[in-house]
Amino acid sequence: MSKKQVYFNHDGGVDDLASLFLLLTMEEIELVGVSVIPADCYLEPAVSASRKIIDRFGKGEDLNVAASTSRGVNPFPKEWRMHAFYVDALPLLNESNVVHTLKSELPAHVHLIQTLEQSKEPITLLFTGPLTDLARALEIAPGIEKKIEKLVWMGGTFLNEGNVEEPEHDGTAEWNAFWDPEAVAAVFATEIEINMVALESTNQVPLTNEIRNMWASQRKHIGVDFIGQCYAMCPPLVHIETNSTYYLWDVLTTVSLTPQSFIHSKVVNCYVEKDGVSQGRTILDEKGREVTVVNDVDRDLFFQYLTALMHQAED
Ligand code: AGV
Ligand code: CA
Repeated sequence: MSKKQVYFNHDGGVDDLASLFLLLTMEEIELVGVSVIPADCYLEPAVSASRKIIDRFGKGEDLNVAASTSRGVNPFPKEWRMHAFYVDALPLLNESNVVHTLKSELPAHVHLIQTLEQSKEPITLLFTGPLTDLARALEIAPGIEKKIEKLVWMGGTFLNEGNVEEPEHDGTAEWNAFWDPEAVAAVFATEIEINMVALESTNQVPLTNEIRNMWASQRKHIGVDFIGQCYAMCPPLVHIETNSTYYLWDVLTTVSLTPQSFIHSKVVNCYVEKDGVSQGRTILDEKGREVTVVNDVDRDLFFQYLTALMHQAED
């Protein structure tokens, strides 16, 4: 069986970095490129943590990590952006004190163009942050579109309530879309096939204490320990639903790369609001572009599958 080739652009959150670990572990996937955009993270620690995760869990894979030069319209809260520093400082990633995986000389969007242009086969794009680097790549090199198998994106929602709680916004958008709404519009304007893992499904996979405790009890497995340590950086606030409740947004998106009986989707047409109080909101509209929205997941089967995957990682 030939492996699915995947290019990964992420924004350095805890679940973005957990997703990188999973991609390196999933047998059906060959990771062909990694880049980091400073949206829900600071750039240097997120690039550094990515390089160390590839060193530790990449089984000698020949990858480098490209840093983005993109800047968003609506910045993420600083407390969330700090998480990459904590992951980068984990003793588990710093045992040897040398990092072999290199940082690319190229900015992320150029790295993406080069990877696509040099590939014989079409590549699946996995984006777990804003779409800015993809929009910039398409602007400079529209020909890459035919090299893209499809885009799997964590972002957007068609629910009335999104997850942005900011002054001057009405709360209807999802954060990755809100950071750069124009980029979403630019990508929507292409013919690229899009799988959108929206809040409809990610809301079904909150990180509960029950899951944290289950992982704690299995920490003799290096992969389970790593993920448990990462998520310990997002403190559990379980008595109230707050702006800091953590869901497995990007991890669900990553797992959805391969067909799963417990993940469900439907085809809709939509557009994105580019400015004003609802900027970043994705809205259903018959005349809009087609996307496949992942809108339902069986929570228990998802966590079972994920935990089994985590067991597969070895030193
Ligand atoms: O909107 C979800 C996206 C995902 O890509 N990110 C987090 C995931 O990496 C932004 C975000 C929304 N709420 C958050 C976020 C929170 N409470 N903490 C950190 N990031
Ligand atoms: Ca993310």
